[in-house]
Amino acid sequence: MSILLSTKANAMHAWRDALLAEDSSLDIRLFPDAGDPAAIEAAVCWTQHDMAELRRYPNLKLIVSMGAGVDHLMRPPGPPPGVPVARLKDVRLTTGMTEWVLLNVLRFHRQDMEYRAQQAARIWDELPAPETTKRRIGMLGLGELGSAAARVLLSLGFPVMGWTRNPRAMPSVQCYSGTDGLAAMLGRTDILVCLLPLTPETRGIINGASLGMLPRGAYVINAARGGHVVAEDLLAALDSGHVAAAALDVFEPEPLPADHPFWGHPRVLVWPHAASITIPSSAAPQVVENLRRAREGRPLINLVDFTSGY
Ligand code: NDP
Ligand code: OXD
Repeated sequence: MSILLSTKANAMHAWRDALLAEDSSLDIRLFPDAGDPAAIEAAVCWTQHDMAELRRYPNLKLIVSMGAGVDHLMRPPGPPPGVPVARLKDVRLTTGMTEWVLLNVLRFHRQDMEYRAQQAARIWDELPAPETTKRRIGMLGLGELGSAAARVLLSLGFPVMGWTRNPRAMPSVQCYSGTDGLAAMLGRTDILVCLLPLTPETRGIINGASLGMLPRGAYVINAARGGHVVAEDLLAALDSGHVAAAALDVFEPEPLPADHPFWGHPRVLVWPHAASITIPSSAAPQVVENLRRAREGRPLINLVDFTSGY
């Protein structure tokens, strides 16, 4: 089976080496040097790869997308019809995200921004001690990433709530779904964490109306996709003090334009879409497992559901 590998230039060789470490017999072709298009049976690629280009390979049996988010696959023209697409569910990607969520929850909870401001002014002053059991975390999405972060936050004593598309139960987490459920959760949320997939239903979900439902002084953390946030509405909520601060890893467009107000906003922490980065050696085993399954005609794992859009 010949495999087309296409990712960012700086990750290409690490991915090839990681896949070969799992199966040295793989014939990996680095895009754009695909060779005979008829020989390509699987494509392992990421967001920069043009889905229209994949229509060149008449014998394609599998596409593996090298990340968790699949919104780029939902845009026209989409993957070639009839070719199954798998995403990654990877422990290192998940722990990376948990670390990033924890970092920002704790920064806000432990008044780090206030203490840094005091440091800049050489002020030695103790602020009131924050109460963990009273800082309510509202998770938008309790999937692979959201549920893992929720478990760690719970273990520290934070009350955790979660909002999902399908009603669900998770031990010790107050679960909500639907429009009413969202409003109910937002009204009780001190720190909002977005780990939703970007779909037509979730685009712009962090907007003036939803931010207005948060208690005054709430915090916003977005590591999902920039399209979840209506930037002008978040800026207005920050400027009015309704939202105390935001940690943002993802933007629309990316890179965040140099003149965007988020860059210089004193209450915004900007990250360059680096909350969690796929580590090829960690993710390669599941990719190779799917390549074997495709070759042997066995059921694939981690398939993207094009009906739900994630
Ligand atoms: P999953 O598909 O595992 O989970 C998605 C969660 O969102 C599920 O709980 C799902 O509900 C919920 N959801 C989906 N649609 C809706 C809706 N309309 N209303 C309410 N809840 C909804 O995704 P992951 O946890 O793996 O990843 C989440 C996102 O994180 C990715 O799509 C990607 O955009 C982003 N990401 C960002 C990274 C970064 O570095 N910044 C790295 C990796 C991912 P249900 O349980 O009912 O299905
Ligand atoms: C992903 C990402 O979706 O890195 O995996 O954003």
